[in-house]
Amino acid sequence: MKLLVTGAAGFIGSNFCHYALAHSNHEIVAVDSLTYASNLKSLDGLDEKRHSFIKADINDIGELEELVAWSDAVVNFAAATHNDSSLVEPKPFIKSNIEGVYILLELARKHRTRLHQVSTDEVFGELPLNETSRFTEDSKYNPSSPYSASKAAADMLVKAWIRSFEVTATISNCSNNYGPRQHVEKFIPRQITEILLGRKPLVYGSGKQVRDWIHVDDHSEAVLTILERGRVGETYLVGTNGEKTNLEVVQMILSAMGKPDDWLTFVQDRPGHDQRYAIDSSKLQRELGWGTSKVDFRLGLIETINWYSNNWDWWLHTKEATEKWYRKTHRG
Ligand code: NAD
Ligand code: TDX
Repeated sequence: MKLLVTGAAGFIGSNFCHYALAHSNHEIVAVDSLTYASNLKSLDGLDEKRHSFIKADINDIGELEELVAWSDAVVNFAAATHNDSSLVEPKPFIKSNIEGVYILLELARKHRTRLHQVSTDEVFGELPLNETSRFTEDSKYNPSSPYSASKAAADMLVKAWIRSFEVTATISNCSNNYGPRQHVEKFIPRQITEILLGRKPLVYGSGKQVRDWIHVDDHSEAVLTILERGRVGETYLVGTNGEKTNLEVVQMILSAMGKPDDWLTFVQDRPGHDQRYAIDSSKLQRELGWGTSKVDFRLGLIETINWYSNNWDWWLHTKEATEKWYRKTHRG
C-alpha cells in the first residue's frame, strides 16, 4: 500500500513509520506540521527508498489533496495531544483534532481513500478505582478534558462519514503509550528526565490514578494489523492489560534508576483528572488474531530509561521550556 502517515514526526506516528517499513513492503509519505511536539530526528534512519517527509498541516486542504489522491490509505496520528495543555489553551485541539479530521474525511470521501483514525481510550471518560470493569467497543462516550472531547468529536465525525457517505474508515482507541521518543511533557519521560537532571519526579494529587500502559511498538503493530486486515467501518480497542497506578510507575522508575522509592514530590492535581482507564482488546485479538506476546512493562520501561539516558540531544532542548510551562500552570 501507499500510506500517507500524518503526525509522523510525533511520538507514535514516527514509531509507526519505523515499524511499518520494517514489517511490510508499504511505501510511506510522512507529513507533519512540525508543532512544538514534533521532532524530525525521530524519523532518522528510515529507508529513504520507501519513505519521504513533507511538512504539511492536515487543516490545509490545498496541500493535502494531492497527497491523499496519491495514497491508498491515510493513517491519521496528527493531533494536539497533551491533556494539561488542553486545559490551558483548548483552541489548537479543536483546530487539529476536529477540523483537521473533517478535512481528511472530505478528502477520503472525494478520492475514495481508506482512512484509519488513531484515537484514544480517553473518549470513554474514567472508570472507577477499585473495580475490574474495562472499556469495550460498546462503552459510552463520556470525555472529561478538552483534549478527550476533541478526540471524541473526531470519532463521531468518522462514524458519521462511514454511515452517510460510505467512507472506508476504521478507528482504533488505544490506552496510554510509552517508549522511546515521547515528548518530555508526558508522564513517563518527564519523570525519567527529571531524575537524569538530579531532580525529584512530580506526581499529581494522590498518585492513585490508574493508567493502562502499552509499549508504542505494540500500538504500531495493532494499527498495521487493522490497516491490513481490519473490517472497514469497525472500531477496535487496543491495550495490553498494563494497569498501574501513577505511584507504582514512578516507583518502578526510581528503583531502576537507583533512587529510594520515596524520592518524589506530590504536586497540585490536574483539574478533572480521570481516575482510571482500562482496555478490553479481545475484539482485536479474536477477529484479527492480534498476538498476545507483548512487550513486558518492566523491560519496556528499562529500555525507555536507557534510551533517554543515551539520547540527551533528542530531548534536552525542549526540557526547560516544558518545565517553565509546568511551573506557570502550578504542576511543576
Ligand atoms: P505527539 O504529540 O507526540 O504527536 C502528534 C504529532 O502531530 C506532532 O508531531 C504534531 O506536530 C503533529 N500535528 C499536530 N497537529 C497537526 C496538524 N494540524 N497537521 C499536521 N500535523 C500535526 O502525540 P502522540 O502521542 O504521538 O499521539 C499520536 C496520536 O495517537 C494522537 O492522535 C493521539 O490522540 C493518539 N493517542 C495517543 C496516545 C498516547 O498515549 N500518547 C494514546 C492513544 C492515542
Ligand atoms: O508530571 C506528571 N505527573 C503526573 O502524575 C504528568 C505529566 C502526569 N501525571 C499523571 C496524570 C495522568 O494520570 O500521569 C498520568 C499520565 O499523564 P499523561 O502522560 O499526561 O497522559 P494522559 O493524560 O493519561 O493522556 C495520555 O494517554 C492518552 C496521552 O497524553 C494522550 O495523548 C492519550 O490519548
